[in-house]
Amino acid sequence: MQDRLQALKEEALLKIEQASDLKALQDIKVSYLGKKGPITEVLKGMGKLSPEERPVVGAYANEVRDAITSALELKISELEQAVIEEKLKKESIDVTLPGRPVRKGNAHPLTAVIEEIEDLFLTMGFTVAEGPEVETDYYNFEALNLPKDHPARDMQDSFFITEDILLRTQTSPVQARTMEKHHGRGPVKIISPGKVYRRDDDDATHSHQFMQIEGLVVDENVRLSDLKGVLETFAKKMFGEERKIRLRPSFFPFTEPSVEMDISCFKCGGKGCSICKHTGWIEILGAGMVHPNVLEMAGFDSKKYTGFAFGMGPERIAMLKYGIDDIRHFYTNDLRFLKQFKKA
Ligand code: 2U9
Repeated sequence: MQDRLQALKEEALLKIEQASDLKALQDIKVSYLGKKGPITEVLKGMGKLSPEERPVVGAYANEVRDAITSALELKISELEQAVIEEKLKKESIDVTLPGRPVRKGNAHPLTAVIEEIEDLFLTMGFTVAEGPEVETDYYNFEALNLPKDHPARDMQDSFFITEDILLRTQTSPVQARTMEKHHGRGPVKIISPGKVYRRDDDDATHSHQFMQIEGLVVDENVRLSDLKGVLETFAKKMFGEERKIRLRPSFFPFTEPSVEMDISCFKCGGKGCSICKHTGWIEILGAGMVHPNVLEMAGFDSKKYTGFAFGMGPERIAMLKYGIDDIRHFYTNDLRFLKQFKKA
C-alpha cells in the first residue's frame, strides 16, 4: 500500500510540475485529493490492514496528501505571479510617448473685451465693484434720481419680481451702494461691470439681457475736464492712439450736465465710411457729472464733493471692434462664432 501511495505522490508531483495553467492545477487537485481520488480510496481500504500497519500507512497517506497540497499551492502562486508579470509587461506605459493634444478653449469675446476694459481702468487707479443682479426699486431707480413717476423709467422697462424688487436695469445701483458704504467721505473711484436686464424684444441690436460697464469718481474738486481726460485715455488705449474724442450734450437723470462721447472713426479716420455712417464719428458711451441729488441721497455733501460717471455697453464695443453684426451671436453659444476669437 505504501508503494502505491509513493507512486501516486510521484505521479501527482510530476503532473503539478508540468502544469501550465491554473485550470490544469484545479483538475489535478480534484483527481488526486478529491473524495473519489486514489488517496481517499487507499485510506478507505485501511480497514483490511493489521493494527500495527494501520498508523504507519495512515501517517504516510497524510504525508503524501500534504506534499501534493503544498506542491499545488506553490505552483498556483508561481503561475499567478507569472500572469501578473505578463500583464505588467504588456501594459507598461511608455512615458516618453508624446501625449494626446488637449483641446484649448478661449475666452468668450465679451469676457475678453470686459477684461481689457477693466485692465485699462485698473491702470488708472480704479477698483472693480460688484453687486446683486436682483435689486430693490430704491437702488435701481430712486437713489439715481428716478422717482416713481419719472418718465425716464419708461426707457428701462423692467422685469419686476415684486412691486419693490426687480432685475437691475443698469449697474448704477452698485455705485449707489458703494457710495453709501463710504459714509460721505471720498474718494470713490470704481468701475462696475455686470449683467443687466430690460424688457425688450430681441433683435440684431437689442437683447433683454446685456452687459454694462459703468464708472464713478467722487472726490473734492472733480471736474468735467477730469472726466474728459479719463475718457480720452480710455478711447486711445482701446481704439488707437490716433483717436480723437468729442462730447455732445445729452440727458441722464443721474448726471448733470450729461454728455455722449464719440470717437473719430477707427476705420476711415474721420473721412466717412459705412461703420461711422458717413459722419466720421462713432458713439461709444454716455457720461456726465453726478447729479447733486444722487450725491446727497448717498450721504455725500454736494457742496464739498463732486463726481463724474460714465456708462458703456461692452457688446457695442466688441461689435465695433470686431465687426460683429448681430448682438445675439454673444448669447447663442455657436462655436463657429466663438472660435474666431482665439488668440494666436
Ligand atoms: C451713479 C451716478 C451716476 C452712470 C452713467 C451713463 C451715463 C450711460 C448707458 C450707455 C449705454 C449704459 O450701456 S448703456 O445702456 N449709460 O450713458 N451711465 S452716466 O451714471 C451714474 C451711475 C451711478 C451713482
